[in-house]
Amino acid sequence: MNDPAALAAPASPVPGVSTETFACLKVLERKILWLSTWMIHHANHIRPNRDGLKVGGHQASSASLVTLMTALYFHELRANDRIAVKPHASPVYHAIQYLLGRQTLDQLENFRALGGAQSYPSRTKDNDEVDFSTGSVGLGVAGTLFASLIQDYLDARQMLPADLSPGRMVALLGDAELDEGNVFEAMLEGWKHDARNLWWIVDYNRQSLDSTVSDRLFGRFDDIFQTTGWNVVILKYGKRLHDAFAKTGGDALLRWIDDCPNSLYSALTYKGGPGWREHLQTDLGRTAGIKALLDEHDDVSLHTLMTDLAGHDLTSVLEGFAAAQAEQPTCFIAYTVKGRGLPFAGHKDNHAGLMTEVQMEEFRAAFAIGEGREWDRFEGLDIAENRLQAFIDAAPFTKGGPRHRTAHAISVPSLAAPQAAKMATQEAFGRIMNELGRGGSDLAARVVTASPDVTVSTNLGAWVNQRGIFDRITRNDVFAEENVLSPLKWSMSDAGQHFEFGIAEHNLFLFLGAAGLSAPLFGERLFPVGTLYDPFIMRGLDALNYACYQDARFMVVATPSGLTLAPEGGAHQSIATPLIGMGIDKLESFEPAYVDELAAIMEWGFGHMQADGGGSVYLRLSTRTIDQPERDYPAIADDVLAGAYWQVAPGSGAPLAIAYAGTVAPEAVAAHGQILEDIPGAGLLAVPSADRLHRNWRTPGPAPAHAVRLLSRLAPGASLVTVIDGSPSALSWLGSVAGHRVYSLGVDHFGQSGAVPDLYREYGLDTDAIVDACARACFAARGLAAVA
Ligand SMILES: Cc1ncc(C[n+]2csc(CCOP(=O)(O)OP(=O)(O)O)c2C)c(N)n1
Ligand SMILES: [Mg+2]
Repeated sequence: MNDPAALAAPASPVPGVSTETFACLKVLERKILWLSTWMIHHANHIRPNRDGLKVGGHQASSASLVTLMTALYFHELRANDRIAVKPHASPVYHAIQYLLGRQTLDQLENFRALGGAQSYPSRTKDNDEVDFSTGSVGLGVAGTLFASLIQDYLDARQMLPADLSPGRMVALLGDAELDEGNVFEAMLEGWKHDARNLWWIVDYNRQSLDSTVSDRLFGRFDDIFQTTGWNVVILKYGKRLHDAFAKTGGDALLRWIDDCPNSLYSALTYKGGPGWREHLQTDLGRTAGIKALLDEHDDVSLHTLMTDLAGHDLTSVLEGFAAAQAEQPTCFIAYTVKGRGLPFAGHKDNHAGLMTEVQMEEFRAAFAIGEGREWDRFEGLDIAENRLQAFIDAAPFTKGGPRHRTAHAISVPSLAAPQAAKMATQEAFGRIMNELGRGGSDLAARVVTASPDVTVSTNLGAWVNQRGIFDRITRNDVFAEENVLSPLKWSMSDAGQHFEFGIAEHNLFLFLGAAGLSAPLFGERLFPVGTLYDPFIMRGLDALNYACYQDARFMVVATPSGLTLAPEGGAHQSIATPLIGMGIDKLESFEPAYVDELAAIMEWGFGHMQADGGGSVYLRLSTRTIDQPERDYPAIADDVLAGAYWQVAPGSGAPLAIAYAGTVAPEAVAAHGQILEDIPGAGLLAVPSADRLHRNWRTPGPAPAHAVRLLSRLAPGASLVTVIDGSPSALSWLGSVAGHRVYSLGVDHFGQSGAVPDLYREYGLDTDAIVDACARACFAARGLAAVA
């Protein structure tokens, strides 16, 4: 017998979706459009504005995603899914979390204000458990791909917590984000690694910031995604339009709208019914059926019909989502209207457009929102409060543990420095990793390495031999099978601990970002270590910055660096990277000269990568083999981590010291030896971390800064000669610590091919140049003294 209640309600148009669900989603869609639009309006027009600057926010970009995000968060998403939201749809995200009871009114009222909801979703600054920060377009999108690889990696090891089965990594992206090349670089890597559990939903409103986007792009997207193994689901026209296409003249209407250039479609969307009518009459007036279609629609309903795109048609959206499979990455291209439902819908200049107060009053009336009740969750809705609340409470998205997870600490074994009279820091890094790989520590089991095609040339080969290369699909080492001798084992399996990537440094940093979030995203800690050549940090810089912005935890080992990549020439020599290391927040950068320093820094680094308030670590290393000191390392251990130590302590009140960082140690030591006769008591300061030394100096504290403690041993008018194989400004600030005059040596101009001694002479870093600078310092000091 039929259930009478079921008979009373209109059936849901979507198979598998209940009538109740559909009805509640329709109501929520409306509410979310209101709340997100109001949030921006409130920030710009209601909240007191103290500086006269526009607060901003993106009403049009938000409106474009309302239907898709409603369907996702209140129906499709599960607690184990992780989502990167299009940056400028932040108000939609926060409105949804507010409705779900996971965001406060105070935060919404302070959208874009200090301490309020962030303009772009932020893992660290927002309080409603953002999964992936977004803002720099394209990065969050690609970040989800690497997160899916990490999820597979953990799953292969049965490391996912019991309450966290593999979920989907979902990105909601603007169509113009697909102009960012990093998205396509990531797709190639995803294809090579058989990425799965991945959904990208393109908000295809055919508008970017400046204008409408090229018509020719669409065909290409489809191809590119399919070529790289994606299932492409095109959500183009809504049910209303499909019905119209089925009638007489429908074929012509479909052709017309299919062929309609993006710019014209957008302009007509803005103009509304009369605009559509005029163009359809002109172009299709003589086609059978079109006159009837135009006659049976007034301007409002004609506009509704012509803008009935699937991205705003709940039925099409729900059906599209239901058809996707987890094993294949799926890209939904959802046609939408930028600013849908708002007065500037479709206008090419609407990106930063804000509704006026008058427009907002009309909008409020249309949404039946009473004055003073703008933030009320149930105001203006045609549904009983308890019914909607029950639906919200049942949202599967919220049925799980915390989204931001914690993971227990892992003990770090002591990492011994390799013993050798001469060694380069890069080689030492390889040996330390090899030893770690040979051992059975918990840390070693959780280290995951990656390199963009420079695994071997950055000395990670021995580690890879120990631990293997990761791939979900086992791939044998063909060279080994064919008995072709090679020192490297190159087989792949899901037990491997190294990710071998193609030459795309951006991908390396996106990967380190995702792997470095494995603890908060998936509840299990990994220790990602990535290697690349130091100059190519620049190639992935925004992704490195983004990884730190998200508070991902990783170790990046950049080697070789500076002029020491000598015969490779200027394109392979880095200059500015020490400044990058100093300038990026949540990244501790080190440039050790000696291998005992390196081992201690790495040991400390693995602790810092899991510490509350910790961060990531950047090691700037070199292939240059240098003499290693025999010394009592524990005596300097703390100073090394604090950023600097006296390699040769100055005499009390000494008039000069040489301060150096990294691989120029031999020149600094030799120069120091040469000047001692003329400048007795001169000091030699080693600076393994200008970054930490500088930050500590700038951070007020009860005790004098480490740099102050060190440099106050020199005479008040003393000189400092600083040397680094990189930008001299990384060390020249040392003069301000205690008012010393600085003579800074470093690399100011792009490099060229050559041997290290020749290049050091050419660029003024050799022993003679340092001695010369010391002499100049002394003359100047004497001159000043004479004048005084
Ligand atoms: C790397 C980067 N460059 C530039 C911007 C500035 N910007 C913000 S949104 C946007 C255009 C976005 O268009 P689309 O992705 O299609 O989103 P829509 O607003 O149309 O939904 C630009 C250029 C940015 N956020 N990030
Ligand atoms: Mg767009």
